[in-house]
Amino acid sequence: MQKDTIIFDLINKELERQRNGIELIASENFTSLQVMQAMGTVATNKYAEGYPGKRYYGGCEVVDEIETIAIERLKQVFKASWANVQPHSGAQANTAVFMACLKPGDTILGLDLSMGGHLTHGSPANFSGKNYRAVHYGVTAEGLVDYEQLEAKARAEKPKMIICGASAYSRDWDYQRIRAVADEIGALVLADIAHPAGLIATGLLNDPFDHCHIVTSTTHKTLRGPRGGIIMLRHDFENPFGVKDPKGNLRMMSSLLDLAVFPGMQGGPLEHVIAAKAVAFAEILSDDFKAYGQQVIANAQAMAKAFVEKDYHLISKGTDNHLMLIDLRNKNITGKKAQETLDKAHITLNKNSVPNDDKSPFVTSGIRVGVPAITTRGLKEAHMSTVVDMIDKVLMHADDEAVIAAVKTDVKNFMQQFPLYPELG
Ligand code: DSN
Repeated sequence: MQKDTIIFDLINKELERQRNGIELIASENFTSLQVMQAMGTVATNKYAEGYPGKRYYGGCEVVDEIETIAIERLKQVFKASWANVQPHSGAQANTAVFMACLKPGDTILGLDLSMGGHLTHGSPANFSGKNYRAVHYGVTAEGLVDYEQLEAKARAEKPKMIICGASAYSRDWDYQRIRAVADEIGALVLADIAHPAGLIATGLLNDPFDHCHIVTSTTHKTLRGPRGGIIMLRHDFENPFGVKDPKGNLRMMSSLLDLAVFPGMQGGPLEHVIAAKAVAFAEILSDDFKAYGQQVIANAQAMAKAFVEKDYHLISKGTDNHLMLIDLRNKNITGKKAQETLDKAHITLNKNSVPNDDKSPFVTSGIRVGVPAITTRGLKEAHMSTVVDMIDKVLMHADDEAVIAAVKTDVKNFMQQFPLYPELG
């Protein structure tokens, strides 16, 4: 068969785009070459509905080994006692948790999407807000999670599940405090660590596992693996709300979660992605990855300082993790316009609502800026002010195409110091 030059030319074009740009989308990263290579393999050909040793088709003995290694490595990364590596995404990991723990209509309490939360934490546009009764907590005027409001809502609304975790929150979480109120009202705590997982894995942020009943994550953000989801438990337990398996039997939570992923929600697992997850988990266990996590935090703090020096208003005035949320209202530019203009200069980030935003989520007053991807490229603290200078120049000359074109050239020249996948030619 002829090579599909249309698609492979576009893939090469995407490689060039990634090489020539400054990638600041907080949820993106660059996997290692061997993580990508594991995905592009014959493991994609295999149907393996079920779990290692309990599959519905024959010929699963090799993918059983791959998936078992992925599970064992992941358990080692987070000192978990149980893990499921099959969710195709973080959203599906969260869906499975809801299915295993709750009945439709049950109340959940999560961080409001407009305050930095995630769609799957009870947004009315998402299954989590449609199938469950979602109530929300927010952040204080200083931009910190409003734990008093969370506690008051928990006591008043009696949710069966409290969700901690966010998409656009630059501070660490007090998991112990959330667990305390959850125990008071008999709720479960789900920590969705999709964003900071790599920093938790390396011990650089608070560990949610001893305080949260269930932990979900994506694998492609700070964990720097392939696109996908995972679910983990450090301590197994019985579902307190009497949710049973399809045959009406009570089971441990690990077993209910396995059933919720398959056959509850997904069909055949993506064994090629699971192979890549296994490769990534081994990388996370290395000393190099710990150094990477430390560099992510150092870069984020250096970048935050450079923005503040140019009078950018950071929500919560700084960052503990890999990202920052910036309110642009004093700069007279919307998040939408900032994103679109920076895109033209090949600086990629996303518009983002800021707490109490007066603009719609399609326009927004803010931007979210993250450093996981540029840290993987090799940028260090000293480079952060250069990046911020380029962003500032574009935003302050957002209608001047000549300035934007000049910055685009600067970006390309600057990023040539940090080769991306040189092995790919
Ligand atoms: N798109 C991801 C994020 O940026 O947080 C998750 O939905």
